[in-house]
Amino acid sequence: MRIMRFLVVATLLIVVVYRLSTERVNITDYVTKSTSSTQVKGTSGALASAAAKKLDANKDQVVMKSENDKALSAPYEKASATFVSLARNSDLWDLIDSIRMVEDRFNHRYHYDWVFLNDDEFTEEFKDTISRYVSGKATFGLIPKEHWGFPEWIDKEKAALVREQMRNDKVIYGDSIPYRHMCRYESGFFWRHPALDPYKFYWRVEPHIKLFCDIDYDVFKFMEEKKLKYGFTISLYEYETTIKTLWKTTKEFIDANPQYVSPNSLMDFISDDKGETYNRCHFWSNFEVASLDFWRGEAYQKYFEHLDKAGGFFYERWGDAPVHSLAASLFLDKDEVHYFQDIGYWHNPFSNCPTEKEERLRLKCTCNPARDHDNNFTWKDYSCTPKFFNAKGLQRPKGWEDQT
Ligand SMILES: Nc1nc2c(ncn2[C@@H]2O[C@H](COP(=O)(O)OP(=O)(O)O)[C@@H](O)[C@H]2O)c(=O)[nH]1
Ligand SMILES: [Mg+2]
Repeated sequence: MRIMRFLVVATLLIVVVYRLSTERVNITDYVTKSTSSTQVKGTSGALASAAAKKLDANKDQVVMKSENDKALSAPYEKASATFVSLARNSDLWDLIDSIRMVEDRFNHRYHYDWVFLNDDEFTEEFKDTISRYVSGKATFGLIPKEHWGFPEWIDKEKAALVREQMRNDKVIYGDSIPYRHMCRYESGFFWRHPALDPYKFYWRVEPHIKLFCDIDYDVFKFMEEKKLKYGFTISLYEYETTIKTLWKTTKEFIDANPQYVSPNSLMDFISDDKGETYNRCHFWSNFEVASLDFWRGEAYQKYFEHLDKAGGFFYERWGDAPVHSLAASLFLDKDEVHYFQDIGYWHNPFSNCPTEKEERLRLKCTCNPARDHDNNFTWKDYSCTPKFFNAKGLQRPKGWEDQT
């Protein structure tokens, strides 16, 4: 009887060990396995920074899961990076949708941290709920009043008249004050929040987005190792009425400060006439994987200050997307800007779905360019990504012609 029991247990053990050792593991240069996860809850403002600084983001140990992982037995050094989401308390469940996608498709293997920012105090319910869904450390930051509001040089009456005009003209978000504060904040301030001080890279995640495909490598390490400063998935044309004087104001800046313009810039992405006019192409900034140090640098800080003084965030409706895009296209080397064609992404109403079928299947994508509701925006008329390929001299992927 004892021998029988021993045989059954031994057989079970052999089966389990065999299953573990043959588990399919994708070992790439950038892959890690599960790591420890600690939550930092309920911090805000200065507290958030103190908490964030205590975090040692780079020293997590790899937990071995199978024989194959022995190749990775050295401690895995994560990049210095975090997700960042600007959100209202009312965005909670739309943000949970996004977090779940990001965790399932990418972050459950890396446990990168996540910073949440708000111009209002996050509620306990928001913080407690969110903390249960992120696998890295969660930090909640309060935006200081001086970063979210009208600067003193803005004529509020003039700004109100513009909003009224835009309401009549039915310009999207044209009559909104908070939307303007948000665009100005994302342009000039989020990267100054102390909760982001410990990090070099960030990935911006908005509520209610989708990720269609597995991401089977460490995107942040990829940025670091390829010396990239800005990554996007979707690019398109901005509404003319929201940025009437943005290019004129930008030209004033680069004419006065030509030293900041890269000799190998992406000027051909943003202008069809060598800088005479702006063609309105911009990277859609609701998705961004980028370098915080780029925004922290002298060129961008001075550029933002110049734009901010000109007042277009309030007298027009300059978005952070064209502002970031103009800066990246002018001040960076074109080799520092990357299109993540392999990141299947949706933000209402556009998608980026990998063009090649083989890749979609390899990454277990749920998007299909042939299907109307998630068709691939990338090669459509209103997308600027074809221009990006031309500006960088990149070869287009197989089958792009069928997705125009
Ligand atoms: N805290 C805060 N976040 C905001 C506010 N307005 C927008 N956001 C956030 O800013 C980002 C962009 O706003 P969203 O409504 O998605 O604009 P859209 O993507 O341009 O349609 C999202 O992450 C929102 O959660 C606001 O008034 N307060
Ligand atoms: Mg959005």
